[in-house]
Amino acid sequence: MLIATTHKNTDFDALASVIAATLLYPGCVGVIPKMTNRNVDQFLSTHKTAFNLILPGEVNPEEVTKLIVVDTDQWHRLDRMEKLRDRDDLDIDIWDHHMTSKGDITATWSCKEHIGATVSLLVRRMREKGITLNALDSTVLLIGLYEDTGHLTYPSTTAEDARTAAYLLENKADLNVAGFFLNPPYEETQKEILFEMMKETEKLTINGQLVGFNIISLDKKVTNLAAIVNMYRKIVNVGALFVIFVNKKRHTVIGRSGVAQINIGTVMNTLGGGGHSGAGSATVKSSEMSPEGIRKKIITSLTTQKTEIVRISDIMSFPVFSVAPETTMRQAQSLMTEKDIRGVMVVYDNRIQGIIVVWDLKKVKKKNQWDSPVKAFMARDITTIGPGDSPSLAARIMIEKDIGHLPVVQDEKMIGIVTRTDILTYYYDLLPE
Ligand SMILES: [Mn+2]
Repeated sequence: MLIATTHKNTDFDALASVIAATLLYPGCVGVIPKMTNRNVDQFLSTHKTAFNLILPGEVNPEEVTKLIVVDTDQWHRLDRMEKLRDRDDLDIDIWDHHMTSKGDITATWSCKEHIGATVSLLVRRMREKGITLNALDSTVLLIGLYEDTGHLTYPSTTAEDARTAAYLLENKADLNVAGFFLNPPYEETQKEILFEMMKETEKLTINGQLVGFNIISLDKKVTNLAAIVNMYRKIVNVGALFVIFVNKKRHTVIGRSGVAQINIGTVMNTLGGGGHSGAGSATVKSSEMSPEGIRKKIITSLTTQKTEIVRISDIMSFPVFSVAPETTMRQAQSLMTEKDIRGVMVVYDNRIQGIIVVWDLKKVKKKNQWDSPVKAFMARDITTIGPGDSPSLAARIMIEKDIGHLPVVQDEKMIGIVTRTDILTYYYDLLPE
């Protein structure tokens, strides 16, 4: 028997990936954990019979010859698969995009990649094998893809995810159905939690990023807490938000990040949970850690997270072309043409006196002015920036002062220059990360 399964609290990417596995592997049966997210639950209640799916209780472990694990690589996240754990004759394939977790499932074969949704990896293989999808298949796969990529907007989304969406739409994925399961209306209990969170949120600046914390006691079941946390992060306008839901038996932590500098999955790993860069969760036994202990552990993890903080010194250009104040305008012009640069600094005794940019050359009206010294034409009011400052500060100064060149000054000496081009290159190279 060949089975495909996924993590508890099954989300749509996990469900879609299991269904994709049943289509990809001949004879494969999908095993859906008992605990599934609300929208997955709703979908299954009406669509279950259309797919080859069973519950963990219906599996006879002895009959299983091959296990396909999707959207996780950890045993403890699977539902009732303990009996398979110790089998050394079992063939195991893993399909996953949670690159931050250290999975303890030893695979015979695996496909683990940075991609927005696990289902994109399976669709890639289905296309290679020429497997055709009907409208229903395409729709459920698209819901999984959209949910895990925030409708292709999360920074973890790749070009391949978008191409996968295009392919599924070509194969008649129904956006009306998708919209229904992707945007379930908020329920009364969900609103109560939201209002509870809004009463007080602790905001801390960690590594230059604003991080929000909420500790909320929760004694009843509320469906899809993750969606509320996600919405609330945008309302309080923080880079990342961690909500600790406190309960007598166990605390649940849900994290959401909207910035590349904070990886939720890494933080959740330190709490025994998992996730990816934008989203994750962890469950901690109340006897093992207090809510305050969890909060401290998150802060420690965030403080030590190796964020790649890019500074001006990393993106500035050097050496900087400079001329003396007595240099003629003609010489300055030919230097700019020769080096293909848009500005030169005017320096005397290593100190910045001013700057001459291409624009200043246009001020030359009479022919003999080309023999005038640059100091007669240069801009003297120079705004500088330090090598340790951030690219975003440089961008802000350039916009506010409408200048395109910022000399980088350290100990009163000019060590480089940043231009609009440097800033743009930096931002656009960085965006796909
Ligand atoms: Mn996923």
